[in-house]
Amino acid sequence: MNRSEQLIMKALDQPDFIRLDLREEADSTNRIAKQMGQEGASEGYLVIADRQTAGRGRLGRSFSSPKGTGLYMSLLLRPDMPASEAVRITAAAAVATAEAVNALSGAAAGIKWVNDLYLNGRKICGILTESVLGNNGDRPDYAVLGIGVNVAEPDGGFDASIADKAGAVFKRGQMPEGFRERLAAEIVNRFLPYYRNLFGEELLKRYREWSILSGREVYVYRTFAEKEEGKLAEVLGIEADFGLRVRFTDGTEEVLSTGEVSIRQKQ
Ligand code: BT5
Repeated sequence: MNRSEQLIMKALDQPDFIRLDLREEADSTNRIAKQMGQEGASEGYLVIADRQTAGRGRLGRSFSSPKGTGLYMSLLLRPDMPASEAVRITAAAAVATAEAVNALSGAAAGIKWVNDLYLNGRKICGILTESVLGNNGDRPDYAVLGIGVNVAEPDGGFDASIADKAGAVFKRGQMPEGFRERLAAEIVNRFLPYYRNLFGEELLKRYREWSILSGREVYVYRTFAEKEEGKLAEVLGIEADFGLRVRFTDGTEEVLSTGEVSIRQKQ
């Protein structure tokens, strides 16, 4: 075991649950975890890479994953619930990651519905849950939870394409030694209790507490619409199924569900 592995394993509350696979480089840790799921690996397989060459976001978007400054991790899960409820895994990860980042760094990151963490108006984390259906009807065979955190600003700055929106927990060169290892363990430690009670009150309550959008004005974009024209709305809150309740300027209310829309905050 190398030093990073030792640090992570030592900091885990339930080391027996986790099978750690630490890599210097991965195309996408989600892709690797999915392959492991396909091959029958059990829940708790955790792959972490120092950099990704093809980090993935939602809907075919990419997640920039430079070397040495980010935490890129994927956890294989075998949840016993309909695939349509997978948003709960994303929600649990968002709460766990916000709590872990803030507890370890003293920052005040919050959740931007549904799968992003923001700090000082910039995106510092993205979460991608992918569920794969097998022969169990609408119950997934397995799911992969991927979390990417910009722990420090990369040396050359963020890619030009995301420079106006991406941020990090620490300024350039200010990441404490061993921070990413502690953060990985802390995220897992905080995620597992929520994961084991995905339909519980606690997760919803925490998700609402950490949400930064409530009361704010946003533009709503229909993800699959041809023409991207944002519609202005006020965010009223988070529903029990993690939908986002908004009120448009004409007074109509709607509960938006993930996958169908994206939200941009009004500046
Ligand atoms: C996400 O998608 O934000 C989910 C990202 C999940 C990444 C993790 S890393 C470990 C695991 N392995 C993977 O291959 N993926 C997961 P989405 O909400 O679709 O946002 C993608 C958008 O965020 C991009 O189109 C960019 O605008 C922006 N973006 C890309 N890289 C970023 C970064 N490092 N920091 C902030 N914003 C970024």
